[in-house]
Amino acid sequence: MNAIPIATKPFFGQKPGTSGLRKKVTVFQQPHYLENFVQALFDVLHGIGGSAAGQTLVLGGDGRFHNRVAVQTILRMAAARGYTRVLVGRDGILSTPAVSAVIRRHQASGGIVLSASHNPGGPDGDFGIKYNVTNGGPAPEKITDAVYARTQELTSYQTMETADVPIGACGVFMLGQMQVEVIDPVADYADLMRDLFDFDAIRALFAGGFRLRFDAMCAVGGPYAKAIIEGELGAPAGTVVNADPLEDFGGLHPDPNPVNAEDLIAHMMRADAPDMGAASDGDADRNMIVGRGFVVSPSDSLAVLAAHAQRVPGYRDGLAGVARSMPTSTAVDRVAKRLGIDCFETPTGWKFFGNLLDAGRATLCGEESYGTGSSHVREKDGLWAVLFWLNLLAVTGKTVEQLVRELWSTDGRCFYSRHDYEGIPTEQADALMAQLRARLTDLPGQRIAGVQVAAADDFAYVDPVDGSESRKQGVRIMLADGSRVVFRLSGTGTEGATLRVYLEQHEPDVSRHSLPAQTVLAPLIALAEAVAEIRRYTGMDSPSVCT
Ligand code: VG1
Ligand code: CO
Repeated sequence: MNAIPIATKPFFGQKPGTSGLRKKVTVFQQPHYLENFVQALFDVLHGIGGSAAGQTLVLGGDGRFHNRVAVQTILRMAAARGYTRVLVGRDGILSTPAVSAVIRRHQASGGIVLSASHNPGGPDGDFGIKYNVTNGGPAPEKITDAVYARTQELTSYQTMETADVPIGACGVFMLGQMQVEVIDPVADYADLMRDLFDFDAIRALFAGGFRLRFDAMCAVGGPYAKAIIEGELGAPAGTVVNADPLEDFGGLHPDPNPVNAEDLIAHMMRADAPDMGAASDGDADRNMIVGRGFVVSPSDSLAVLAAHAQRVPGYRDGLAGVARSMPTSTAVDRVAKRLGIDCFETPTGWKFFGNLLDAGRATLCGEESYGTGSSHVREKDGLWAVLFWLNLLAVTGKTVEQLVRELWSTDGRCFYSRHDYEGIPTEQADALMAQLRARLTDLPGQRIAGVQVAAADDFAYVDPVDGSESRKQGVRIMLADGSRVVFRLSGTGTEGATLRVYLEQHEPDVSRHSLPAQTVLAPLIALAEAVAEIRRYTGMDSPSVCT
């Protein structure tokens, strides 16, 4: 069996965003579209026309529509490229954190994740592809930029003419010279979780009647949560709901926030609510934690985990440091200060944490977008965060709400909210950002909508490990007391542009900690409108999603 060249032409816009290349399924279904991107990726990794002999690739996805077709296409191209071995999840299934774990455990050279994460799926939904490098983490910008450049000049790609590999059961198959090993998607990941957490303590918690509701949102987190939480930790059957991954996520929007996981929130607000609620996203790297009648903000969740990390076996020796994305609240900064450890502020997207984790300078990382993770893999990890919380509840005997309120009374509460304006015409969104950037120098010192602006900038990051620079990562308007409003455009959407407005205000006074966030943040919301003219540019009176 020999590699055969297929003539092709470049497609417009195969540029990876915050987390891989995401487009409508119909775009990916065009002949050669996926193939071109994979060829460009392989050309960057192995040199134009170079061989991948001796290397192992990990392959899997979140099971969304087009996942199965894409797996077979990539297997053929990997064989044509000379890969020695591919580890593929059974049925083409691997969560994003599981891909990261499998790459690391099997010393693979990298992995391909087929997912558009929290974006809706199905024939009319989104599809995506992302490459993770040998540390298990998302490819850095120098790779994704080079892949994009290569997509713009392709004239052909290499594949093979073979039958589909049967991936419905574990086993080893040959595709030409390449070995395809179909693996249990959960096993390696579950081993890792067992090493990190006190499973006996969590088992005892459930045996004592503790009730959890884990909503997998019909996405890939289901099989992992069922195997570990119900299977190993003894939670009653039915603890994990929406547990079967469906190609269209059952029509759900698998983004675990109070708006899209409204059913979970409704259960957690009832008088007979379980002790804890949790949800994960399409590819199971995000998580939302909910207490009884009490929603935990992702920024607070990160801070709580950091504050109590030493109570958990995997972090018993303490944290080297913590890291958060720039828009994430400063709650974890305050914890780091108390613990006497470094806190790093990075641009949005998990790829920026990789170097800090590899260099042993950060142990826990998090983003305001319901993403938390640690040095155990190089991705954010939804189920890991849930197990971390369960472990803390088991060993402290406290409730979710108690742990968060304790954080607030120690460090003050960081009131926080994100307002998203989705589906804006791209030119309008670009114009809004451009006018904000043009005003950066004259904003400081001005009083706008009754609020005094202290400083303003466009966030730029110099990686402390390799010195690489990332500019224009979000406009920040800062007040003297540390409150801030941040504006940036999403890099994961597939329709028009999404403006994200992040609002944060610190409140030391415990008597004000139960006020509604939107009320406390009202002056900042008014400032955002006055500075950015959101209504005028977006044509929208209010955000489409507010978390
Ligand atoms: C969003 C989030 C970001 C996250 C990214 C990928 O990016 O804001 O924090 O890392 O999604 O998450 P953006 O550019 O749309 O703001 V996932 O779980 O969708 O891969
Ligand atoms: Co995700």
